[in-house]
Amino acid sequence: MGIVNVTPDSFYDGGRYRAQSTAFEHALQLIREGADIIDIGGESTRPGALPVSIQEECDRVLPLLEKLIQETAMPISVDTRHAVVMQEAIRLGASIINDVAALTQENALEVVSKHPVKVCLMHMQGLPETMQQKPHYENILEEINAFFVERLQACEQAGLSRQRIWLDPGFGFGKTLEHNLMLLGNLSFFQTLGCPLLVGLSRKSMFGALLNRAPEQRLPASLSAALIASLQGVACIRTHDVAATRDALSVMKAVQPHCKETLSVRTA
Ligand code: 7PM
Repeated sequence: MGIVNVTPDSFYDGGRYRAQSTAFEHALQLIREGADIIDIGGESTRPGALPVSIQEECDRVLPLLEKLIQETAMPISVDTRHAVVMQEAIRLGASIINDVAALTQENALEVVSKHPVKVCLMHMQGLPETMQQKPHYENILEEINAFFVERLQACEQAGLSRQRIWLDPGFGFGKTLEHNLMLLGNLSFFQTLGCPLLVGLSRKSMFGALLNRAPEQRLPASLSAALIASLQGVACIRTHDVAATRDALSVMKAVQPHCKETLSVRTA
């Protein structure tokens, strides 16, 4: 899954249009690099980010979505927490809703359940504004698992069947470095729920904390983390670097048929 952000920093005349056309070109590039899905987002969920109005989010995401649907055959995912954006995105042809709030916001569950789209439910402790202040868990694996069980129940009650759901433990969303490492080393823990797993690790600040690298220098770390996730059966890797991630996963896939034992991370 290739990431395309439409979050212009500048609001001078034409800033939005430039952000749109740049984002479209970027999406085409990720498709050429071998993406299976393009994920577009218009609201920054960065810790401490300023909120964006729903109108602004729609104005950023929907024209790009429409253009990608018209001009490519790629499945498009929309990264949003808001039911209005979900509704409009689905109407325009989005096939996946990627929700960092796991359909907890008003009407989100109702909108998604009514349409035959897939949805990614991500775990987050707290809210983006404050989530990195003091993340705390007694047992992170059990607590995230319980959260998934609760959301899966809520979805099934709303008529959204499990076959349409992907799960994501939400790296960096209310997690310390230790928490992120515990999750990365134990992703197979969540495989018992029977839903495909998706992870977003690309250039995240956990690698800055671990290696003292700026975002531009986090590609090798991100690739190694993507591989660790894939070896635990994670179905989808959300990344800024599609070509490099494809190569890393291709090496793994080429080796797998030659393995006398299953090529996997040992947990015991
Ligand atoms: C600034 C900081 C901008 C962090 C954007 C981010 C995930 C996601 C994001 C994830 C799923 C990023 C994040 N992360 N959706 N959206 N899983 N499903 O690093 O981990 O891309 S936004």
